[in-house]
Amino acid sequence: MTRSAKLYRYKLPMDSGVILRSQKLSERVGFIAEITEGDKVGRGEIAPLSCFSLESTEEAGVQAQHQLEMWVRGGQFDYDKLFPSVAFGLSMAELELNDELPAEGNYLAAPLCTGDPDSLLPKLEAMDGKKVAKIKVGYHEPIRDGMLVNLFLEAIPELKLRLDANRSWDLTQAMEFAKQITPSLRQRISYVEEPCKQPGDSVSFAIDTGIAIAWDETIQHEISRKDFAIEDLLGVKTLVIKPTLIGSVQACIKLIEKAQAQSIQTVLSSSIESSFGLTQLARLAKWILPETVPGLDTVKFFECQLETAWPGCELPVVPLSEQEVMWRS
Ligand code: OSB
Ligand code: MG
Repeated sequence: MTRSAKLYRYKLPMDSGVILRSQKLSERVGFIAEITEGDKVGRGEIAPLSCFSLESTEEAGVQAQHQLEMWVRGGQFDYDKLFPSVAFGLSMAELELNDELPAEGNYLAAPLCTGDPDSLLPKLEAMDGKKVAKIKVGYHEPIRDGMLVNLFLEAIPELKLRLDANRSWDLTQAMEFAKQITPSLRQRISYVEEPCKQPGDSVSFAIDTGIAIAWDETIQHEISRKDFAIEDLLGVKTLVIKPTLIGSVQACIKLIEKAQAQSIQTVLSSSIESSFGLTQLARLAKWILPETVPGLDTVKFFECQLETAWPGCELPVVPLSEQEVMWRS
């Protein structure tokens, strides 16, 4: 069957307040790869995240184009040799082409609270089913963060919280935070992602406080090592998996299976993909982790959506056809 392909380069304006590792992200640039075989089409998003991905957007674009040229000539993608973002996007496109990505998605992402927590209360009260929210901590004094978290847990008895400190604290600060949380409420903190600068301190924090922790940055760091072993990630309850930073869908599934074999939970999370990539992640989450609330509440960081709307999101949707076609076969 004849093959053809297209590589779109999208540019989307971001909400003015989006800050990543103290850098402002005013625009998101990424690619959508589209592969066609006979009458079947598959698409996937390739969007390295600056300050997080090791590859640059330009590097990913060049590699994606080479891979698509090779694929059109009848070749196969070799995901293990590609940048994580490219492997992820191309593997998504291939899954879609082969009708292997189920249509149904899990769009009940855990609401992410980065700013004023007052706005979170009505949202949480409106949620039915699992009440899970994620709060970024570490921007303010650890004591203030701790008091706030304690207040939330007291106010909403069925609430479970995921916290993310993005390695902001040293062990002393992390302990100051924990001291504010009533011991009987601590089990309703599902986990704190990366409390400490040093992973070893995060493990000490978990042992000393009884508050569970999760790895995010630590997996992204460890997985790039050739001798990576899941055993290096022990001491945590949960792994946060950001496919754009991990690699192909198959690599993500393998990591999830390895984690589960060690009784470690996994949560699928976004790397601020456009609504196009984000809805595919919601479909992937429903398919491979049906019981877990994914961490995908990030479409609100954009000023507009791309091609596919996130259910319930009222931001305008720009069609892919209005984005630049960087290359086509
Ligand atoms: O700190 O986990 C992070 C998104 C992009 C880059 C870093 C992070 C995130 C998220 C995604 O927080 C949302 C989530 O995990 O709930
Ligand atoms: Mg995180």
